[in-house]
Amino acid sequence: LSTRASTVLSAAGIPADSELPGVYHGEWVGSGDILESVCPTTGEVLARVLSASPHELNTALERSRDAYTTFRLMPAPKRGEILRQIREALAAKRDELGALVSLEMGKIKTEGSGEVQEFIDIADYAVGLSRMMNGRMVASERPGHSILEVPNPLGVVAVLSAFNFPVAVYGWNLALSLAAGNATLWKPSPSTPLCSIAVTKIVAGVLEKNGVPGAVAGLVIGDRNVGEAVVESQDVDMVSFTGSEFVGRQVGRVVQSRFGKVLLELGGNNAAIVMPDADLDLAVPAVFFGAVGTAGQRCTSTRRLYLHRDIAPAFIERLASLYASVRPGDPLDQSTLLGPLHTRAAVGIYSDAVDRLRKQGAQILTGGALYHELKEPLDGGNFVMPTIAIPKVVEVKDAVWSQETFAPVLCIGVFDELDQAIAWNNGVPQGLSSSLWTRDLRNVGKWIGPAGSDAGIVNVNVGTSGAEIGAAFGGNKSTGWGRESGGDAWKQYVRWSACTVNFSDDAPLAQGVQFST
Ligand code: UN1
Repeated sequence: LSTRASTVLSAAGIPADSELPGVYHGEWVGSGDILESVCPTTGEVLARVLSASPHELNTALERSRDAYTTFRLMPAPKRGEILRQIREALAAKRDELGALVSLEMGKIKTEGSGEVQEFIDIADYAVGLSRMMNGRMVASERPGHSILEVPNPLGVVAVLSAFNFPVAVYGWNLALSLAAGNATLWKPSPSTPLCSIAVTKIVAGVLEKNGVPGAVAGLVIGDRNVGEAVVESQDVDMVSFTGSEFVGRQVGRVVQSRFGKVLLELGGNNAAIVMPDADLDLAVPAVFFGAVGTAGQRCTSTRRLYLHRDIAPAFIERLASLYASVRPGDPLDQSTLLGPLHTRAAVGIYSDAVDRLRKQGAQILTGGALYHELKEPLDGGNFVMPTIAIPKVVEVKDAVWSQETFAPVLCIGVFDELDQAIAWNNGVPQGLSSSLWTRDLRNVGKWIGPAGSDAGIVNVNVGTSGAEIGAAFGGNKSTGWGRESGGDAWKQYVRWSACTVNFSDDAPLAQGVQFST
């Protein structure tokens, strides 16, 4: 193991063992297939992880259910106190965990730490929430009757998370699920097992210290088989899935067919629209971050840019000069802005997307190739050039516009009227994030209203990516309609009981129905 890797791993509490157990359900076990964690920057194998065997998976599911039956009885504010301790434990390891995210996922270090910060923020939020998950009292039409709507703990929540946010997305789910009194079982991406082990160790330490069963926050690392078994299990009340539209469609079908609850956070194909009155000093760097940040691997990354004809040449010139300044580098180095793609396969997807653009007749303004002659050890990494393309026409049904490519490829189109740009924004299957740049209030009103953007995230003078945790996060249409993190998202993690209580000496029927002899 390189010193670069071993320093990060040991600081994040990952032991230098040859094979790490990948299952936690109160105890650490693992005897299934071996998964390798591969560093996207260098190609080096960081560790080998023993995935969940079918038997271990069953045990984890059983223990999750058992843990739920006791945990649900703990008063919510007490659960909040546990979250507060988790928050403190994460904060103490923020930069070490951030570096691990950077090492294993490939995003730059400030974004790695930012992701841990997102977990800390949602834990804070859920501490407060633990005293505010209020039900309500509804007026009854019958004398001496009251109707209560009561949120009760739901059961076992499985979280299937993706490689691109190997810490934060679990954090959003765990924080709400734990505050709500559920047991959570995490099936992380098989390519970021070390992030999930490090986080689970921290969470488990807090649970154990408080005498709470570890299976309240269980972990099952594994490949597709493990994911399928979790999704199919009747012991899982809700499946929260983040990933591709293709897999999400299957997950949705399976969970629906057994009448479970499902929360989907699938593809994004996010557009930024720039009006002629926009402040380009703000808009250009924001589009640059949205498209090139995280090497284009956020579900909120900016993939489409619609420019008003009047500012298009100036905007493109300024954006291209920012692109020209980008150099690939080790994401652990402070000065790096562009890390690698997460996998070799993603490099192929990037190249296919660029080929498709060329075939369509698109002009490749910058990028469109892999980096050659990178110095050791970066020559083993999955680096690709951030790309700006101007397709021949804006035909949003065409694959170059309508499909999500999880890589730094930005397509530009030029428009004359805002309505046209909004139609393009809405014309794709996905509906996660969107961003309008303008200082004209009338444009804002249109954009956020009934005839505006149909995405779940509708920003103004703020880029498509980098949402805070306070609002509900998620998208519409083929993004899956799920909402995580803030807002009313917590309401999905409980089962609602409508309780009509009769305090009177009579027993009238509703709607005045008479049923007596
Ligand atoms: C994701 O890419 O799956 O809004 C989540 C953002 C981040 C979360 C992205 N806070 O870009």
